Amino acid sequence: MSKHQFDNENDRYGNIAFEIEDEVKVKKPSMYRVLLHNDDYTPMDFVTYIIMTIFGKTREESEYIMLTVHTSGTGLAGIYPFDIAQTKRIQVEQSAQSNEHPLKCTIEPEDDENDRKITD
Ligand code: TYC
Repeated sequence: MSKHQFDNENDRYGNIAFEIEDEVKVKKPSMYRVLLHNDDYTPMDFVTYIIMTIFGKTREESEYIMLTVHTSGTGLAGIYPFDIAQTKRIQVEQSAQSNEHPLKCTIEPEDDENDRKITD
């Protein structure tokens, strides 16, 4: 008897045969942009340091992002799955708070269809 005839039935020994799905479907996680916001008080060096240490950018990249925020109001620090984006946002704001700087960080969905700003 072929294997197929035993699929999802008991075989002649009473063992249950299963078909094994060899295709596992995985969905890409939705991604979130982490944005830094300009203010008049946070020192430039502090913002650069935050971008290097929390977002893993080089000094040159970090200075470029910091200056973009300084001149245009906001800048992209990175794009991550929700939990990582949220963790980085909290790390930025906790570090800013403990150093008494007003630096703000927000996250927003990467796809504009669902353009809800998340701050908490
Ligand atoms: N505007 C700040 C200053 O002149 C620098 C700054 C840059 C602050 C980026 C916040 O996200 C920021 N000291």
